[in-house]
Order: sequence, then C-alpha cells, then structure tokens
Amino acid sequence: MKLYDMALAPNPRRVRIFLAEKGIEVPRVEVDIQKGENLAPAYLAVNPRGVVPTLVLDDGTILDESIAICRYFEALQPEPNLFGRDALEIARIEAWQRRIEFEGLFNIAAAFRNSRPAFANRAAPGAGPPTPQIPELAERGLLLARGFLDMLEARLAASPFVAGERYTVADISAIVCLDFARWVGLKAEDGHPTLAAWQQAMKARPSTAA
Ligand SMILES: N[C@@H](CCC(=O)N[C@@H](CS)C(=O)NCC(=O)O)C(=O)O
Repeated sequence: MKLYDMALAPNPRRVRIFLAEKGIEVPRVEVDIQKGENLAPAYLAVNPRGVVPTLVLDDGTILDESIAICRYFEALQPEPNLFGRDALEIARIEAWQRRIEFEGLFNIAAAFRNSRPAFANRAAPGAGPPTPQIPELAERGLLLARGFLDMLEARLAASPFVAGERYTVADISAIVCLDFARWVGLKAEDGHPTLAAWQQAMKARPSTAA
C-alpha cells in the first residue's frame, strides 16, 4: 500500500490526521503540486485525475477521494470509531462533513485558486482542461467562507465537537478547513473566539500535526 500525499495541501492532510488518530502507518510519496508534479506523466500514470491524496493498494487498485480513503481504513480498522456508531450519529457526521466540504473547503479553495498567480489557468485542481481564474469567484468564495466561519462559531458555541459530544472525522475536516482559511486571510481569532479556542484544543491533539 502507498499513499500519494502533499504535506501542505488540505485534502491529503485530512487523511494523515485520520490515519494518525487510528494509529495506522502507510508509506507515503510526496507529490509537489506547486511544481506541477501531480500533472507530470509519472503521476498521471498512477492517477489520471492528477489529484492527491491517492491510495494505491497492493493489487494496484487506486482510491482517490480523501474521505473515501478514510472510510476504507475505518472499515479495515473500526476503532477508534470516527464515522459514527448509530443511525443518528452517522447521519449527523455526514451532514457536517458535507457542510464543511461544500460551504467551507469549496469556498476557501475558490478564493485561493482564483487569486494566486501560481494557479493561473489552474483554477480547478487536477488534470482537467486549463481553467482560467475568475477574480469574482475569489471574492464570492471569500464572502461565503466568512459566512461559513460565522456558522461554525455558532455551532461550536453549542457543541463541544463539530458533530456532537465526541471527536469524529467532522472535526478533522473542520480543523483542516480552518487552517486552510488562513491562506486566504481568514483567521478564527479575528471575531470568532469559540472557534479560536476550539482550534487551540484541536492543536493539542498529536494527530493534528500530521
Ligand atoms: N475531493 C478530493 C479533492 C482532491 C483535491 O482537490 N486535492 C488537491 C490538493 S488539496 C489537488 O490534488 N490539487 C491538484 C492541483 O492543484 O492541480 C478529495 O477530497 O480528495
């Protein structure tokens, strides 16, 4: 088994934190997106989508969505449970996961990729057609990402963890999202005291450094 990874990128980090929480070690190969290594023939031969993370199984099967990779390891090693134990908890975690991805990560990525010179003509990740940047999408992404942080602030004022009373994969997605938000200038400590305190609490978990 091999995990194609990038230390700085948010989605591979979700998998690393998840694996650290499970105590699972997988050999890793670093792919430098900034240098375009994910679009070079050697990596496209591994994953034609040109995105990371990608998990390659011993029989050559690939899995290339970060949460699908996490689900795979959850099924292989159910404890500690991170995706929920009963119908309601599983559904709640899934609902938060989707909100974090669609309202948080997606909008931060839009703000980031539509504004950085390094991503000129690469506004969408991976090996799709050249995608021009649209500055208005960066602006809109920032606006919606701010709204997402406000919503998460309110949620964490009402709940110790994102999906309820205990740490789950939704907290992994949320801490990665919050750290990613800094890349577009959105900091929890600016007007989101509960979120800032939660971020510090997450940082105290050794897995967060993965
Ligand atoms: N939904 C995918 C997203 C994968 C993705 O977009 N990964 C980014 C890094 S966070 C990437 O590979 N970017 C390649 C690029 O910028 O060309 C997942 O969760 O794994």
